[in-house]
Amino acid sequence: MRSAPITLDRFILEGQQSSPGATGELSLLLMRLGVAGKRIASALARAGFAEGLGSAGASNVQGEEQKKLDVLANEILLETFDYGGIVTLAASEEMAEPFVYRDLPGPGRYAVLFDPMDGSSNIDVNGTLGTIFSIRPWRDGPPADLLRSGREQVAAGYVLFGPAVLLVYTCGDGVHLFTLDPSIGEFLLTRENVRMPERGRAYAVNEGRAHTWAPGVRAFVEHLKTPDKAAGRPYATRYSASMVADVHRFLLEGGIYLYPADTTPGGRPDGKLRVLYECHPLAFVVEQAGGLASTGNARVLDVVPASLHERMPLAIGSRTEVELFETYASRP
Ligand code: FBP
Repeated sequence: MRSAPITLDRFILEGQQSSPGATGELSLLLMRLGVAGKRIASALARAGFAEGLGSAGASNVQGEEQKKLDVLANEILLETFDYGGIVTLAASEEMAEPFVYRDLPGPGRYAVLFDPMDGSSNIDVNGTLGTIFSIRPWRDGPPADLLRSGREQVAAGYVLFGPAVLLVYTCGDGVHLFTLDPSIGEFLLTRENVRMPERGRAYAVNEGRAHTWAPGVRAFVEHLKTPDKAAGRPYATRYSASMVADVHRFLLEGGIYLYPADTTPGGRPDGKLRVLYECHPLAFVVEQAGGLASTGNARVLDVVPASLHERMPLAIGSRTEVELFETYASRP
């Protein structure tokens, strides 16, 4: 580990210098995401006395109630890319259609996709929250050009709003973790090349929905809960209602997060989580750290969505647990 504190900007610029042909545009985008993270953190900290909590009185394209902070975080992110001509398109979980940046000197080389506020049910109760982002090359085509596999991402990560504010990202060259030092307003490198433990001791799933799961999924969760000292079971349950917070825990300690399909009539056969804004970016981070992300029978990064707000069932975490989950999920 290096001696002097390494700021996010320095780490990114040093990374750029070791990438032949780098133009610096991706570096600028990552640095700006750091600024957006700080602005959202500040809005979260003041929301309680600035009437920032509660409903925005509107619904998003998925028909879900939008919170004021969902909308504010979305606006902050849109502003973040609104200059310099690097980004042509921004797509968000909170917007029916992507936002196209006009008046650019030329076609911007990137598209940015984000879930501005993950874990929104935690907003009004001061629970842990996150902002998830994904950066893709842009080919100057229609918005449908975003409908590609997760392997096309050039960078992805999240900002975690907890007791500390963290920024975790990958550009396909390892996963790096920064902690915001509020005394200087800078993200400082606190873990470089994070490796996810091969196996864990905990799982995260909303068991209140167990009646909607396929038998194989129920059997897998029962297996984790069945005592077997030698095999390190039972696992502890660790569900915070914020996927970013749960996946971050497992990135550091090992374990598995699940959001299965709802197999009941009228239920959500594809689960809840959005392919482009949530699953692809977290899968890129976790697989870069040595973990796995699966739908139960396919790798999340290989999934090509058919629509901008497509959802998918998700199992993400340590290799041992996700591979075991796939054996259970494939049972008839
Ligand atoms: P949002 O992006 O709308 O917050 O949805 C994602 C999420 O909040 C995850 O962070 C979390 O794990 C899950 O949904 C909680 O869903 P449920 O309330 O069904 O358990």
